[in-house]
Amino acid sequence: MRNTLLRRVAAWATTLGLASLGVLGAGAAPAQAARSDCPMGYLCVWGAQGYNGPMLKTKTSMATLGSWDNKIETVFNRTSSIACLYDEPNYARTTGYHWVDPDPDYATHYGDMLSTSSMKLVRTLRECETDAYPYWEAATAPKAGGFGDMNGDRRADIALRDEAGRLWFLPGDGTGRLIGSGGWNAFDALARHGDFSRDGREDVIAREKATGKLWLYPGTGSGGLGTRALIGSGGWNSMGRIAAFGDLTGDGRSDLFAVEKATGKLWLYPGTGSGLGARKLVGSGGWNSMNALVGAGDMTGDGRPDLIAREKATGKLWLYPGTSTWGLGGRTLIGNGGWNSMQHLLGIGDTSGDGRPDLHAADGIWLHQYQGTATGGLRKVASDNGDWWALEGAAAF
Ligand SMILES: [Ca+2]
Ligand SMILES: [Ca+2]
Ligand SMILES: [Ca+2]
Ligand SMILES: [Ca+2]
Repeated sequence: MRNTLLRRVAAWATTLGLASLGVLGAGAAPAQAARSDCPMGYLCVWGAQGYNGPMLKTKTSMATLGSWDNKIETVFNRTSSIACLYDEPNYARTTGYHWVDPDPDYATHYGDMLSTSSMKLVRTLRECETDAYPYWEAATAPKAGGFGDMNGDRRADIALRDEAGRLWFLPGDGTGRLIGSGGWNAFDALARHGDFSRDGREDVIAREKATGKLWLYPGTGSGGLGTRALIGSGGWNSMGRIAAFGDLTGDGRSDLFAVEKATGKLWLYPGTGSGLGARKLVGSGGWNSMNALVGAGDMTGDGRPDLIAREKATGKLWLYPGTSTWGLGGRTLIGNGGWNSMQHLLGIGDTSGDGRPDLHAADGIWLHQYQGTATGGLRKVASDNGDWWALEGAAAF
């Protein structure tokens, strides 16, 4: 773990160092003259003579540059990827790198000759340095929690939609696996909390931004997702936050919470095995004041799932205990404030291995673990996972 920490922190320091070099906003050279020489979809580079000299174009990464080694001054990135330009061959970062975002109209000209020796095309900035997905490790829980575990190994998993719209499965051993090759940016709400389709495997629920449709992606039980089914034919755009919650109704099927934008009402949509049943009002108003809802599992230890909500105005974290009447009881303060600095809140079950569900929160660099206590509260644990940087636009759930 210590080695991992040092490596991750080193990677972070490199990122910050680059940002301060001021190379990002390099002036755009007039590209019109040679624009036709660089086709769309290509990364084109020139040497000291700019557009008048020879041009190298490529659609793929180049581990070495041959006669172009240390010759590049102007970069025209007409691909849809980010171009990482390394000072060393084989994408080594010993002495640093630059990156150039895709731009179909303008090239980036560097006044001083770059010492580029390799170029890589990637979909997200993180991949100039590391994996598209962040490091994630979880302990094995003593018993199955019924949620947070897509591959059924009692280790909490994370699903991550990256900025490029790909979906990753992080099984909790530090690795990641692509489970959706693209298009997941079409969804503006993603949730999972246990088994909705009632085959014993954890599923994903996704709201389609353009149509307001709600889709169920059945889990395959090994971390992947099967053919989706429509469980909401439209109108779900009238809802703000949605949260897959676990089984509040006690019929063995997971249920869903949704906040109605226009009224601030909180609705419970009971899972039926093939979709969602008639909704029940759980909160009569005011729920628009919450900017995060997390189905965190049974934090209070009474066998019923509970809801964690973050209050936008105060940054406080509240716990709403599930009740036997399909409702929520009186709330308890479990986070004094400061929680608005968290970009991702994850309730994926017991990650510490003590049998109680925990909460994770990522602040843009660090992923913090807050262990669930016997009384339903949270206890912050020393964090050593600094790999949650440059995930803007990503959704972890
Ligand atoms: Ca797992
Ligand atoms: Ca239920
Ligand atoms: Ca409870
Ligand atoms: Ca725990």
